[in-house]
Amino acid sequence: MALLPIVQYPDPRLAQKAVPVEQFDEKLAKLAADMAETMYAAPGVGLAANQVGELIRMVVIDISEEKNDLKVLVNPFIEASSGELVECEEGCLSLPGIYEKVKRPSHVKIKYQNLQGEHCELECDELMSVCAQHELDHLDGVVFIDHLSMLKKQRAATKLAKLRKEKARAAKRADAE
Ligand code: K1U
Ligand code: ZN
Repeated sequence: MALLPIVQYPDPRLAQKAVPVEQFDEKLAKLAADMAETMYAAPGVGLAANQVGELIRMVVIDISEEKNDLKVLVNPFIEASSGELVECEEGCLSLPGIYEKVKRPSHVKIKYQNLQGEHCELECDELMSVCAQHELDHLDGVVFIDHLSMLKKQRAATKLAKLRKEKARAAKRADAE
């Protein structure tokens, strides 16, 4: 297995629509395993293939505390969603340090294929619902700050640039010591 570099906002690959998976082979299984390792190491609870530069419709999710409930969703789509909306704070490994509240349907039913190409479904609520919707958005080239007002989105982008500058300065200082 291998740790993969995570694509950082505003890389154009995060704004592109990913293409459906057609080949359920060893290469796909290896990418899923590498994505899972990358997600656990980050640490995160989800990761979409375009966040590691692969523009295909696959996401990995594990919201369990023990990190032993990995879900690999290939060609996922939302079959049904609740009318009820909830507002939850979200983060993203492609925008580290940015956390914002986003309103989404509280429950979703997702249909997808597993790594063998078998058709499956998943009823999601709470964190699983938020995370699954966030990851499926990635596959359509949408990041969570796209759900904010233009003003809030600009503020988030400015904060991200500031955090990156601070991180680069700290790394430079550490190098000099
Ligand atoms: O898509 C991503 O970048 C992963 C993202 C998923 C997500 C988290 C929370 C709400 C919506 C979507 C993350 O995992 S960000 C990191 C994070 O929130 C987290 C990290 C460790 C433990 C628990 C949460
Ligand atoms: Zn994300």
